Amino acid sequence: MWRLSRSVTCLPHKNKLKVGTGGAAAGYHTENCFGYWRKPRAIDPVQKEWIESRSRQPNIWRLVTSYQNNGHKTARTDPLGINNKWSDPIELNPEVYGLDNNNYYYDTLGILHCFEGGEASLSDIINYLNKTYCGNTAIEVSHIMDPGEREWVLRSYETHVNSSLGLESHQRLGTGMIKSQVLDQFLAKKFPTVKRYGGEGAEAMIGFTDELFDRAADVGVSDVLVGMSHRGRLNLLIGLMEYPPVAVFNKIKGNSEFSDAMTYTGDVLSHLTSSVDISRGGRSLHVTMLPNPSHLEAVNPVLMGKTRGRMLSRLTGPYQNDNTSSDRSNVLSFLVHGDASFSAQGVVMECLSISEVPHYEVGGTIHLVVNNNLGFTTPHNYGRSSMYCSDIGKMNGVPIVHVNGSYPEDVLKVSRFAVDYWNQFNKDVIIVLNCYRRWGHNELDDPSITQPQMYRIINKLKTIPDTYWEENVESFGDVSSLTQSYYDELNNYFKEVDNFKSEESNFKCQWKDMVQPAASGISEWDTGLDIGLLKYIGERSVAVPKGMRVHDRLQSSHISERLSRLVNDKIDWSTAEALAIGSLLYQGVNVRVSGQDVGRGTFSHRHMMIIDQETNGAVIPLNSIREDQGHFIEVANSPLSEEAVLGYEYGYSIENPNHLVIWEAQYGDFFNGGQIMIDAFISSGEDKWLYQSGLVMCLPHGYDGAGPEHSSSRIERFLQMTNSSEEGGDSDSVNINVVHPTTPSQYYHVLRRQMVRNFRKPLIIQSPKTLLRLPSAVSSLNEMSPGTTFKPVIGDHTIKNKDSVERIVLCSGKHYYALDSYRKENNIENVPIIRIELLCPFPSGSLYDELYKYKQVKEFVWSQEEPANMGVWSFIEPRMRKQLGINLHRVSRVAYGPPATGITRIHQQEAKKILQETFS
Ligand SMILES: Cc1ncc(C[n+]2csc(CCOP(=O)(O)OP(=O)(O)O)c2C)c(N)n1
Ligand SMILES: [Mg+2]
Repeated sequence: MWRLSRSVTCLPHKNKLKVGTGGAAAGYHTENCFGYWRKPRAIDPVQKEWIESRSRQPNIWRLVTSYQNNGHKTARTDPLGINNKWSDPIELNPEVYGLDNNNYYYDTLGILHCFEGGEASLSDIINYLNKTYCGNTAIEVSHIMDPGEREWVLRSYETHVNSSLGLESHQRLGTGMIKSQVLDQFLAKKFPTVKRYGGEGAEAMIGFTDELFDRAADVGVSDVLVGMSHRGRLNLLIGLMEYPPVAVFNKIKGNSEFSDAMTYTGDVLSHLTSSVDISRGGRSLHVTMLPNPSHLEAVNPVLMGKTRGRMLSRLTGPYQNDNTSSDRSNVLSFLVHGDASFSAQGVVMECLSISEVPHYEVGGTIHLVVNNNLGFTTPHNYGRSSMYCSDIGKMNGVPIVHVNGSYPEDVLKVSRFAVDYWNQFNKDVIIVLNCYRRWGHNELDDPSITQPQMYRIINKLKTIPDTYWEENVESFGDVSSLTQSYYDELNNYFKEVDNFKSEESNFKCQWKDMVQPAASGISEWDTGLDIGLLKYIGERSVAVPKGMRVHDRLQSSHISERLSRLVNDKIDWSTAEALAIGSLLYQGVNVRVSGQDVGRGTFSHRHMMIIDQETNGAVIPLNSIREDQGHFIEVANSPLSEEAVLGYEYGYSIENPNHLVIWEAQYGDFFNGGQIMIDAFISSGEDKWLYQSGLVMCLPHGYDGAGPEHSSSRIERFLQMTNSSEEGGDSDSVNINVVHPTTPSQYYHVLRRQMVRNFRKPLIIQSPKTLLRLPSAVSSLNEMSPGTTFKPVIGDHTIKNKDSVERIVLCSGKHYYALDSYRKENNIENVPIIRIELLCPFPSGSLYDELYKYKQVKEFVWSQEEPANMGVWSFIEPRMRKQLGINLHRVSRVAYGPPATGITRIHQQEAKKILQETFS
């Protein structure tokens, strides 16, 4: 049972805490772990009478199911009429089922949902089936495994497709599409050279989204999070998300989307974002459109993570306080895709793969694929191997509906179906909006260069908004007054643009206590804590409920070992981590640790989640530190994905500054599967969109003979990606922090610092493998006590006569321990080894203080275990030279293609040579 505290305030950086009284036992099953979600799977049973009716009339039933499964093959869902694959599928021929009398009547009970109870002739039935399954909409259901769910889907689909919309819906739809068209025309006129990626040809997406917001509010959704790419984005932002047109014009004119006082890079027009409260049917709906980098589909996992983070902020879904987590959440994620990217970008599959996994599920995403059958100039048959752009969705057994975008009312009905399915099953659902692209990939491209036939058809088409309005002109009235008044409205905004001042700011709502860090200086934070409290947390971190059957080896090597370390004051890496995380939970921060096998830890060192050997149930002792605990850790053992999971955790981290999110790679080098997330979000999100993130990436790094792919976390790439200045002056305001801690206490401080500071920065930790168990890599609790802090540089306290020092060795990471033991073995007494623990921001001040204790130095050696073209060398060399006037002499492996050799003998020879050269 969890009782979460919603309102978490920022921690003062000096905390005096009282020790609580004991802890409540955690549950025995994974289901009881914090963040586990028992979602509703309320599926209508297939009624007995239906089954009886079907078995009485097997042939008509076979025809109906064949329509349900195959109708999509011949449906009229392509607005251009050029992409239908089958003209006359054999499966839909009634004669195949022995049905040839059109006037024969059948009982429709349990066979056709909209005829329920009545009788119908074969010809009526076929007409109904053609209209429902082969008309402007079509559905794919044969891949849905659960019969009850399939039944529900078909019934709901048939009901929606055959429903009629009220006049009010017609009017809103017509008005929304006309305004979208006017906006596109206005922009084309005023800014003829701008690539706006307008919604022309896909205006029905306005109707779809509008209806989605409406129905979502109706079923009690409080928040909709939207992720989408370029096509039609401005139309949705202005049309439905109250984005001020004047701000768009301001941006097009080359001005910043942020206030002038801010020094950020900003982003392009087609990536603008919005976060607003809109009102629907008397209810308030908070709608957030996430920024979207140009990397198509990359926003998907970020949106999912942000959605789950929002659930924690709202205490809904998996985080409901009363532990009635069988309810669905009030937060809905909505993704709009292009057809080419949805069917070819790998992250789409990764996201589908994690979408139903405990601790990653977000209660379903509604996907709208805007299918114009083109990706830039590539036609669909060169853009994928599958039949439909949506086929990847079949792997999750979710319904897929295809709809002809030239029939906007049908699009609306499908939108209702999507929300109803989401509301019922809390699973993904995919809607393919078949439309066309009025212009080229952008408005400046000429599409007839590559698609002449397609564009001959498109050029002859009357626009969808005009056609729809004309069809309804009797009830809608003359369109010209609407077009003129909206044009005038836009024009008035246009006239205001020169006086417009952007007021965007980053620190709103839950971020209000955060600040933009100062542009000078690297701050120090007191991250120490009372030793009594630390000991208490340490003990609780391995306390399991009475009667739990812990693995024998774990009892001795983990639980007893930790308890004796607390007594003997020899804190190792995993204990330090437990102390950092446990103390943050204690102080009011929620924590999430995610990655492959993180509960146990890749190197079997963490055991944050302990498994009962009889029941398989999991216990997370840190969630029972104290009886009145209000903040918890979610231990998320992830699927074998890096890109989606890393993007997900970034999304989670940008939701709330009081969620500490830690992602750990199995081995450091595997981060590169998530490189897009690092480039497009983690290292650049704050500069582009003002999004601070306190995401921690732990990347096991170190040369221990493990071969090319298990040795290096490519630290050089992170350093190259920082905006640290070679000339100096780094401050807290750098884009990312990169650290290479060598002691457990340093790890403890740097984790705590993430949450104690009043700003957030992504933190890249080169984390250890061999140090996890190295007897000398331990810390004392004193090093974590009040007044202690993360040290950017660790000096050498073993040197007795500083004036005798002529050579200083500088290094970073676990290499220190190899250097130190070599020095001891060879009785070298006057060569200090200085560890640089903080790499970015570059701590030139701390280094200066340390290095200039030695007055007679003639040589400065940089020693690293990585090859010459990797590691910290290319980062440190110019900084030492330019900022401290020191020319370093490098000792390293020779330059390599792969990060390391796979041949143990060579690895050992290289390691020995580096040590010898460093001291010779
Ligand atoms: C990962 C990635 N590769 C390539 C591009 C360049 N690009 C921008 S839009 C586009 C076509 C996208 O087609 P689709 O997803 O069908 O969307 P549409 O433009 O047709 O709406 C391409 C290839 C990109 N932005 N991202
Ligand atoms: Mg496309």
